[in-house]
Amino acid sequence: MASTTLSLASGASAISNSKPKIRFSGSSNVGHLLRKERNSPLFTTLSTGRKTMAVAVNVSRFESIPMAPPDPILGVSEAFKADTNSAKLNLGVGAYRTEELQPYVLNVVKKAETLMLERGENKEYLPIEGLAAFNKVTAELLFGADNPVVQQGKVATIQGLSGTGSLRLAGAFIERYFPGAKVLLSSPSWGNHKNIFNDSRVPWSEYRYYDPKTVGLDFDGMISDIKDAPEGSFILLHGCAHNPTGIDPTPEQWEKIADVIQEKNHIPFFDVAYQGFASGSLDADASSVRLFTARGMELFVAQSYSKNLGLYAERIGALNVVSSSADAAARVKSQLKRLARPMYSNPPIHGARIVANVVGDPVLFNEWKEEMELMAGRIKNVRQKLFDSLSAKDKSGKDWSFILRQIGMFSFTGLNKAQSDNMTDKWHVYMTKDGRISLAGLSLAKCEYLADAIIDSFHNVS
Ligand code: PLA
Repeated sequence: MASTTLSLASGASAISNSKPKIRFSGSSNVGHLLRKERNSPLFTTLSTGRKTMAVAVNVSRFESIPMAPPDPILGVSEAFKADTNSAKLNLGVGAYRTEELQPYVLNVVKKAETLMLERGENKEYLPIEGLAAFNKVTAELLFGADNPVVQQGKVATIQGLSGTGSLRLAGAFIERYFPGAKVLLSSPSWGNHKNIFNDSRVPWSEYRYYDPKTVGLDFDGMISDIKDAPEGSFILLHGCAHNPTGIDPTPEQWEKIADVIQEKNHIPFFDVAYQGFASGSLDADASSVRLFTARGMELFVAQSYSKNLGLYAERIGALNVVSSSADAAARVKSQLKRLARPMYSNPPIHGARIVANVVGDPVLFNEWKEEMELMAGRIKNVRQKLFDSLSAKDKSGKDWSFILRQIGMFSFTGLNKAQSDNMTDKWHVYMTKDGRISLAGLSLAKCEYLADAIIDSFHNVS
């Protein structure tokens, strides 16, 4: 269809008898186009006295586009906002709240921003790969500054649009350079993983992970599915604080996972969205990635600062690709830049500077670790209190101790969709329909109320 448009000026209707003002734009050969398009549903015949003209009616060319469903996670926040009940509780998205259930900007972030203002830094474009100081401290935070892969330049690090954008960039890279290769996702996984690889046109399938019977890891199922995957598959692993289950492999299990991945010549692909949030320690939470790296494996890691630095809306994270040589790393990086350029050109600077200032400064770095321990500690406290409240109130004898074995921001309650609906419809507790609740959005004061809601939903809804 040519770009010519024909529209009625404000208020004029195609069926009105008043004299419409008709505005043409685009090509001058409008008469020709009108003849061609007269049969289109967008056009109708309009009689204005002596002349008869075809004009656009109020039928959109987007008529055939269906309404998309709300996002299963971010859509929960939209529904929460619309609820006017004062008891409402948003346990949907994994976003940290204070005990007063308010969003939290870390003190170290405020200090870094003050520094940035004082320095009067400019807003020039960043290079395609992002802020050099950011990429350096980010790779060091993940692998450890003295890690040989860092020292020997074997890591290609490129600043990404947080965890999601970094995963998406990796998806584009896999699609281009490993055509046909499959990504294996844990069952279940963060819901957006499927969207990311679908949109990247990368085929994916799932490996067993969660066992509802034990409310734990189906380790044998996981190993067997990774073994059965076509050689050279990408195995997506949550570096720590698995979302949504809160169940991580033990160090011994990680070793066995690495064994089978190596045997099958698969490529590990870590999603590290919660470094520091699982245990409160940045190093402990990076141990899975470091274990694989120490074996000399080539791997991908998508990193996010949304949670551990509370930089949700700054969209700051990175994609790291570890190669077996510095030369390969340089080539990989050049191709990542080539993919990034037409997608978003170059990444935003504000969050990158915050991270570079905090992680790159020994004083602020230590303050950050303290604040992160506080955040992780508050989540552990509400986890304990929720378990205590459930155990005290539920007289059925059900064992709720699985909640204490889960780590990170979330608890996977085992509530099914109907029970989760009851949580929202009756109790105004907003959560994802897979039974996940974000403990980062819960306060000690609300634990008893939440326990009542869970017990009612669990026992009275099937
Ligand atoms: N990877 C995992 C495993 C995640 O849980 C999330 C965020 C991301 C990546 C991406 O986060 P980022 O792009 O902000 O860095 N998951 C959240 C939010 C916290 C979301 O769904 O976007 C969640 O509630 O699951």
